Amino acid sequence: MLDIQKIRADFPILSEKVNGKPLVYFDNGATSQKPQIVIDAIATYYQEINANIHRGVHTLSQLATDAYEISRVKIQHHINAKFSHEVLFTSGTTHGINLVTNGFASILKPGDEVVVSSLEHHSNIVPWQMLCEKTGATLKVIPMNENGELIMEAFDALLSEKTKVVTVNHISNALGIINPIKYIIEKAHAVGAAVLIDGAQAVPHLKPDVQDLDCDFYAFSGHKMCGPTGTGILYGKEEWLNKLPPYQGGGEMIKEVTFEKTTYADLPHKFEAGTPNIAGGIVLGTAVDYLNNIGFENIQKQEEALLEHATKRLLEIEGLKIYGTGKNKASVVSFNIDGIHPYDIGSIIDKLGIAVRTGHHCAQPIMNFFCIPGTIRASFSFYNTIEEIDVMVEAVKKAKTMLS
Ligand code: C6P
Repeated sequence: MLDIQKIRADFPILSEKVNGKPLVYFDNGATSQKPQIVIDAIATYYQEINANIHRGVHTLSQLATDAYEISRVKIQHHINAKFSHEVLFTSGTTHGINLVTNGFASILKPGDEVVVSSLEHHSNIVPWQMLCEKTGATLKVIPMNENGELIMEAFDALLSEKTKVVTVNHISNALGIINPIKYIIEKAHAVGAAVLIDGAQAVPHLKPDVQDLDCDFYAFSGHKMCGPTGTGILYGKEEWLNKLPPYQGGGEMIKEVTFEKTTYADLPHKFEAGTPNIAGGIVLGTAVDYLNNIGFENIQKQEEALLEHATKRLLEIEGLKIYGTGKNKASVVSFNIDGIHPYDIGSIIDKLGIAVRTGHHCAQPIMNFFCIPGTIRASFSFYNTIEEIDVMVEAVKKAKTMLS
């Protein structure tokens, strides 16, 4: 088992007080906290090797370039991509998804179909809607059941030769449900569709193997996995990245520019126009190392224990309902209490030092399905403790009494 107190000591913010109370940070789904090693690595980059990359012959530029490319290879191995040029640095999941939808604008035709799921974050709905508006393609939605699970029979029925893209999240941010993506990818490929997986909520909890999954694209954010904000990765299969046009034009993504014609750089640079978040990209590698040193098996064991305890303790509260009761779940509990607005609970427990997210979690279709304005979402990380969950449960009970 992990020595949680030792791990907590890696995260300076976890010993802060908020509103005079010890911080209980249960908003890991929004962004994770950062270990000292990640915070230090940002300063070290700027203190020791700050320079623009891929441009200069001078020593600092080469050091920075090497560090950036070493990080890319580290992430390639982490997700088991076949080539490092299939790993594109982005500013986050949203950027990665938009890069792909922009590319598909020159591929889709009227009558084509894009399949999304009813469990998606707005980042994996709106760009596809915009794409469909632009191309005349039609958006189809995989429905969900009362447990928050996607209905696979309905998915099967949606697929046809018209389906050109299927996209789902690996783990739902609002409910924590883990989707059967291997099945979805296999079925989508059987009709010739490309598959994008939104891995934003998966990468803090597990190590995706993109070759085993056989997905065509896998997008995620660095800031949810102990890395800096403004960092992310889009994995794309080489053949797809070669097929898609560049997303942004500018420096670094070209081979040759004349006023008559521009030719584009090879992968991955074709999709990395302009000066990137160099420090961020390098330090994302540091975060990946940190998580691998802890070990994803250990992370999962701790998070399973947290989920089980939180579910059991919260259900002791009369009138409390948990949304997302499917079997395969990550360490997220989304709940409401009868007759009380989630925002009111969230505000009261914040005064007690507890950070949870309240609202629609950028997943309004899920809230519409359950006919609710939003939920209270407690999302746990490996550095959280059973004791912290008990503190939250007592705080929720107190808030309930105050608001009833
Ligand atoms: N969800 C949450 O509190 P960005 O903002 O680009 O890093 O990630 C967007 C995104 C995409 N897909 C999923 C499944 C997500 O959960 C998120 C971010 C945060 O749930 C902030 S809204």
